[in-house]
Amino acid sequence: MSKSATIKTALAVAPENALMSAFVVFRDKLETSMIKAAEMGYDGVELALLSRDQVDLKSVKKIMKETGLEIPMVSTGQIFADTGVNFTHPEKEKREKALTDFLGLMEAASELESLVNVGRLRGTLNEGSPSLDYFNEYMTRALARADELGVTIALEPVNRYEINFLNSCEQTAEVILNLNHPRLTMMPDVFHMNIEDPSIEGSLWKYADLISYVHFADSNRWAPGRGHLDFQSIVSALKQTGYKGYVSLEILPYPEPDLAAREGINTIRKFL
Ligand code: LER
Ligand code: MN
Repeated sequence: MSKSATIKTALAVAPENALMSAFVVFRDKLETSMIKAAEMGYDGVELALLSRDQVDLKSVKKIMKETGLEIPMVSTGQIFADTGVNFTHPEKEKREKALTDFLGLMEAASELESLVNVGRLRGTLNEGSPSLDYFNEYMTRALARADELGVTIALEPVNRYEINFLNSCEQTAEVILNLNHPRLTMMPDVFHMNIEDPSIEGSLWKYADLISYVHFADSNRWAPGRGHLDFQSIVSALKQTGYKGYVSLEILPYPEPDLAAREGINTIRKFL
C-alpha cells in the first residue's frame, strides 16, 4: 500500500450479493460504489468480501485507475458470518475452511496491494476450544502465507457482544506482541473501543506502533456525527501520534446510504 503524507479516508462497501450482516453503507455493484465514493471525496474503498471469486479484480483495478481510488483493506468478517467457520472452531474441518477462505481473500489483497483483516473470523473460545492454541496455530499459518504474498494482516479488537476474546486493544496488543511477526498489526475500531477500552484516545497513543488501519463509526454505528463519540478529539489524537494510514468508515446505511456516506466524510474532513 502506498505511504501517504497524511491520514486518508476510506469507505467500507460490499458487493450486491453480500450477506445482510455486512456492516457496510453501500451494498451494490462495486463499480457503482467506487464511483460514488470517489465523487464524495474518499481516497479509498475497503472491500468486505466473502470469497476470492466474488470480485472481478481486473475491473476493480480498472476503476481504481479511472477514479484514483486505492483499496487499502480487504475485510473478511463475511467468511465468519456466512457459515460460522472460524480459526477457533472446535471442528478441524471448520477451522481449515476458515483458513482456506481467508487465504483466498489474502491473495485478492495481494493483487490489490491492500491489507487484510482478522476480526470476527478468529471465532469464540468455548469448551471445545478453551485456549488461544488454535488461534495461534491458524494465525501462524496465515502469517506464513502473508510473508510469501507480501500482505500485512490487521487484527481487529471486536467488542464482547460479538465475540468473546481480544475485545480490547490491550488484549489484542498482548497477542500481537506474543506472535511477534512483522506482518501482524492492529486495527482498532472506535465503535468497539467505545465499549471495551478505558480511553479511545489513550489506546490510540499507547498502541500507535502497532496500528496499521482504523475503523470509524459513531457510538451507534451510524456515520460520525450521528452519535456521541468526539471525533475531533479522536482524529486529533491520531494525528498527534503521527498516524499516516487510513481511517475507514464502517457504518450502517442509516438514515439512507448516500446521506450516511456523505455526512461521514464531511464530519471527519473538518478535523483532518
Ligand atoms: C465487526 O464488528 C467489525 O467491526 C468488523 O470490522 C470485523 O469483522
Ligand atoms: Mn470494524
